Amino acid sequence: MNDALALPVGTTLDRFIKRKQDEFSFATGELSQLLRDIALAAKIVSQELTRVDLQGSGGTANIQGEEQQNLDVIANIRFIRALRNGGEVCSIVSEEEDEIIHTGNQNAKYIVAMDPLDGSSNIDVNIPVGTIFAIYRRLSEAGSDGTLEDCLQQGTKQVAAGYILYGAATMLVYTTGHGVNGFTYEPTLGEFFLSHPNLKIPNGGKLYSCNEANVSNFPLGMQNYLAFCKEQKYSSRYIGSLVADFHRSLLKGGVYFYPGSSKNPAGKLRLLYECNPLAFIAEQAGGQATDGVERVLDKVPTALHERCALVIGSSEMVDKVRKYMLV
Ligand code: AHM
Ligand code: MG
Repeated sequence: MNDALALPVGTTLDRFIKRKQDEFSFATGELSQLLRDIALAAKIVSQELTRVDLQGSGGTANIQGEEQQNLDVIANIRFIRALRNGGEVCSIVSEEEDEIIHTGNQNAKYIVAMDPLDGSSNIDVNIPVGTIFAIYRRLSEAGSDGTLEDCLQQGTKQVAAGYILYGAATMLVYTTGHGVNGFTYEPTLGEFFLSHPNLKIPNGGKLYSCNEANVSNFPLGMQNYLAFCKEQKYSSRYIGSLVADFHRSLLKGGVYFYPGSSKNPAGKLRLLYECNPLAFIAEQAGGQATDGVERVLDKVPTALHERCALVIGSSEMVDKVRKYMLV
C-alpha cells in the first residue's frame, strides 16, 4: 500500500497522519500521536537552531566521549520532553544518554531510539544538521518500564522511522512501512506540509559520499570501489551530516558510506539510532543499506550504543559496493 495515494501535495502533516490512521481498522491513534509529538519537538528545535546564543559547547561529553554541543543537549531535552508529555512512549534510547530513559508512561506501547541532533560538528557553522528516530513496539508487558530487550530489537521490527533535516528549509521524512513521504515546514504557519509524496530513490546514481581523508583505513574493497567511482568520473559530495548526505542521495540517487577501519572495525555510526532508521527509509524508498556484508535491518543489536559500518543509498550502487567488498 502506498501512504500517499489520494493525498495531494500541500496536505498538512496532521491531516496526513489522521487519514493514514483511518485506513487501519484497528489503529487506536497512539502511533499517530507519537508522530505528532516528534513533529512538535522538531518545530521547537528548528527554531532554536537559529539562535546564536545557544551555539557553542557546554564542555560535557556523551558516553562515547564525544564533546556535546549546547544544542545537542537542548535537542535531547526537547525530544524527551515531547515524548514524555505525549504519553505514548514508555522508554527512550538516545545517543546523548548513557542509559535507557524511562518516561514514567508505563502503559505506553512504544519505544523510541533517537539521535536528537546528528552532525554535531556542523552545528556552529550554519550547515544542515538533523534528528533521526526509530519507533518500536515494546515486547514486554505494559504496566512497567521498557526493558533492554525492548530497546535491542532488530531493525526489521521498526514500526516507523524518520528524520528531520534542518536545512535551508526544515523537512520531516518518515515511513510507517508503507512508502516514504516528505513534509516541508512552513515556519510562518507553524505547519509541516506534504511536499515529497511517495519518495523513491533513483536506482543508480553518480554521487558518492564519504570522508575520503579516511581512505587509507578503509577495507580494501571500499578503497577499490572509491577508485572505481573516480574512474567513472562520479562526483564526490560530503556534508558530514548523515541526514543531509542521506537526504541528497534519496532525492538525487547516490551512495553514502562510513565503513569500518582497522582502528574502528564497526565504523563510527550507531546501529540503533542512525543506521537502522535510515536503512528502513532507504528500503521503503527502493534503496538498500548494508554494513558491507549483512543487511543492516537484519543485524541483532547487542548494546545500546553499538556501532555499525554503513553503506546506504541507491540499490544498484549498494550492490556494486557489495561486490567490491566480496573480493
Ligand atoms: P554525530 O552523531 O556525533 O554527529 O556523528 C555522526 C556524524 C554523521 O552525521 C556524519 O556522517 C559523520 O558523523 C561524520 O563523521 P566524520 O567527521 O568522521 O566524517
Ligand atoms: Mg549522530
